[in-house]
Amino acid sequence: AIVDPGLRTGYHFQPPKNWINDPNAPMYYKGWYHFFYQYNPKGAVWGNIVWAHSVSRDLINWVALETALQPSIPSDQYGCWSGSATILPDGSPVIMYTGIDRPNLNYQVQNLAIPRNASDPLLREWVKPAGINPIIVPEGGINATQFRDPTTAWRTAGDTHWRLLIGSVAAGGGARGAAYVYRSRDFRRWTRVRRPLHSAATGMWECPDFFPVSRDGRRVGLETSVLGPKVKHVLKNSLDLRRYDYYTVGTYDQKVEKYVPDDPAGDDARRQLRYDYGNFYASKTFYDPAKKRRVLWGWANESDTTADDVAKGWAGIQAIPRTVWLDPSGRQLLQWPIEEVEALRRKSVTLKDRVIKPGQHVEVTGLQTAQADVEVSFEVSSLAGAEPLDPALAGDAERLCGARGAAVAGGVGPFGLWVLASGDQRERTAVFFRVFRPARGDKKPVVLMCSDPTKSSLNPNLYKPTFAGFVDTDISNGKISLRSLIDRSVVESFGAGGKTCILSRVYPSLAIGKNAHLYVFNNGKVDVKVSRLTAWEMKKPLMNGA
Ligand code: DQQ
Repeated sequence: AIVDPGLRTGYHFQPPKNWINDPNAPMYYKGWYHFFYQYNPKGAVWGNIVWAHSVSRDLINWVALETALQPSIPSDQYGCWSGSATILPDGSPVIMYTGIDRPNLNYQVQNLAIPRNASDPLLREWVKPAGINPIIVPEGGINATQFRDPTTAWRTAGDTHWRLLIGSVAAGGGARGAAYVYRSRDFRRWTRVRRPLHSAATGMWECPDFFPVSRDGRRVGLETSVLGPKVKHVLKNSLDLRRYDYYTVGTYDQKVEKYVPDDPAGDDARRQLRYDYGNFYASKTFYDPAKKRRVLWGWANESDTTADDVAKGWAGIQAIPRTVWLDPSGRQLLQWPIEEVEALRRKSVTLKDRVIKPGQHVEVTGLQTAQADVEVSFEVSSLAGAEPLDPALAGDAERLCGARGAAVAGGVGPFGLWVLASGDQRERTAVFFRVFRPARGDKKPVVLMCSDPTKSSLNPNLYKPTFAGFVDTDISNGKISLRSLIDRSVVESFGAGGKTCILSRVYPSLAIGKNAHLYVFNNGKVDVKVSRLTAWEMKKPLMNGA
């Protein structure tokens, strides 16, 4: 494999080398953001898992610290797997994480760790208090090999119990993913509520996340323990079988220890809402008291070959942290890159009121775009020519986009960006929209957002799945926006102000460094106006010393 160092990302989180996966225990403490992650200190493939630790003032510039957790006690001697932090009422943090305590069996228990010195804002040293671990073990029919990833705990006003969730499968059958509630008065002795908070026929749930969101449609985030009439709850699960993170919005009834999704079909694979319709897994949010927001971290794996990863010496990045809040409709979340990323913007180029005719493309010139941030507002001149929606594909964005990719001419669209494109456009990753006529009995046109990497590289042996999601937006005024964070081997896109997000990993062979180009294209039958497009070069922040 030929692996070009120009494919290493510049402003996405990663350590200098080796394998990384899940984000763990993100938190804000005494002026610092803390970020831990699953890490293999010995190589660029999964294994030997420890918790690496980095700190930041702004979630963008990162300094690497010593390993926070590594196998050191019987109940984590074969691995320190994922977990979360809770800030206790006295302000000090506690980490709960999964330990593997038997060789090869992946037998899972939950452990607790605390800072050796809570007055150190960097929380450099973590200790596992003697004699208390493991603190939760699988019991009462729980499958010990599918029992992991404790959430941040919550304790609602006036209640004496802490609660947290552990990802698992429902007792009695492997097919139902389940999140079990554990309760404790002292954070030491935990008892399981017999029936799960929620379960669904999806396969095992890894890395559950459960948090309140404000119903008033404002961006403000809520601390995990908030409950009451002004909030909805979000339950996110990472589907072990399908490798994506889906969520539902619903109601949490603490008295009966149940969560009920608002949309009864929300757990159904055909209806699932995802944080990201691309490569984004094992995500986790935290409440940031400094900016009163809820911030989402997610892991993006490589989609080159394992041999390439070994040759590169690294594998895995974290998506740019995203602020998440409830859409005013209450039906879904909105996500937007944290504002701090804008501090990396340098030289920019703007296009205004530029009409792109059917079949045309326009290059955005005057800056390097291998490492860039692009914001664009489109306006289509008419929706009359929108294609009909093939009823056989109507509910399946991914298949729809697979069948009608960027190169298939449409009616209204496909229109959007070619990013990480070679000068001759033989290589290009298309991020675009496509509008379909309203389905029978419906008023709203159907908007599809896709990330099509099928032409992203001349190199063979890459995994190049087309990613797609529907956009729940009203496009009757012809307007829709797109933002793409481009970073050498990642394209992270936000449609319609963060309604639909797609992260995709691509590995160009030509469109590297200054040979990467950016275009706006229109492959439909109606004019598309770029009302405004601004592209910024992005500076490289401090990135763990690399
Ligand atoms: N990764 C961890 C597990 C988790 C999985 C192990 C999700 O705790 O379930 O590295 O990617």
